Amino acid sequence: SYEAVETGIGNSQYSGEVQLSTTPSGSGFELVDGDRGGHKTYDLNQGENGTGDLVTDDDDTWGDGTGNDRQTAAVDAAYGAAQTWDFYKSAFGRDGIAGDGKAAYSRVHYGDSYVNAFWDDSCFCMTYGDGADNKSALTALDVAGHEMSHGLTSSTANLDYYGESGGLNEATSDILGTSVEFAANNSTDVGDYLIGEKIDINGDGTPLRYMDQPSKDGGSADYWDSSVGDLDVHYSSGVANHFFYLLSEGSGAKTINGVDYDSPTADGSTVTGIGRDKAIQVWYKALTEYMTSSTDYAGAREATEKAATDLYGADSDELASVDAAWNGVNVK
Ligand code: ASN
Ligand code: ZN
Ligand code: CA
Repeated sequence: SYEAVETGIGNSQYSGEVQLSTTPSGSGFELVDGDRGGHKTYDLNQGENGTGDLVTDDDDTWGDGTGNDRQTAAVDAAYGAAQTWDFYKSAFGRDGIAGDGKAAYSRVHYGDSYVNAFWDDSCFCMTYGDGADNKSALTALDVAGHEMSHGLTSSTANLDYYGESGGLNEATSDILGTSVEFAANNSTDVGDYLIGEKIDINGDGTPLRYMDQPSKDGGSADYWDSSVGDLDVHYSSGVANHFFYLLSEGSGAKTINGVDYDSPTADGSTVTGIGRDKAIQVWYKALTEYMTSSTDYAGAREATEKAATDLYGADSDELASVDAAWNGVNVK
């Protein structure tokens, strides 16, 4: 148990000044979140094994908001884990990744110039590299929400990480990471339907992925076809990311929080959005109650139809939009 939870101040790299729940220890503080299962954040010191060092601080003010400071990546990682935990609770009434109140842990400063982040079931932990220059950690809020949500998928539908189920696994992480970003309502990291827009992974300011029109990344599928399962899972995810955008916002052009989107359908049909809050309820219920490890795109359509029927009824506009959005991405 964590008797004393302190509120520290974090200067994050991607989300501005944030509050962190920390734990007093001796004369200082540990980056251990007693409000959320005791989630710990570790510094791997460029190593690739074990946990490295628990991140600690003297005055409970953490990081300087730049990649030059070692604590800053830990601030973003801890903030991302906390926001994701809180989103699972507020949106789904879920206590942590596995629903049992148990915290994962986070590791930052993995490897040298490592340009990725990942979830690992075997440690029940997520890990972040520092980016190509060792100063652009892969710890932005949507990335943290993405990685942590691989844990949620593993503990629920457990979608196999290849073929169409792998695309659905990846998309689930993008969908939840995006939902976390919107829900956090952070003034310097506002919600969008872009993935990794803060980490400049392409070096030209473009995001890693686009949910309104996934092919804008140069590799992702906008629509289902019979070979989509042959793509890398980070590209076959496009079909479900596009479905989620269409279900939330509808087809066509739209500007949200200052970002312009244009979401075409496969056949030129019109989709009426039901809003993000309802769309994520449909996806979560489908994931946790109806999808299994081998669910493919046709199965995902059925799963979301069942979920929308449970939530909103067989005659609902919401179910009609679920069908229209799948039609829009050519999942018939
Ligand atoms: N960041 C990637 C992901 O979460 C890592 C990977 O490809 N395993 O999908
Ligand atoms: Zn992923
Ligand atoms: Ca984003």
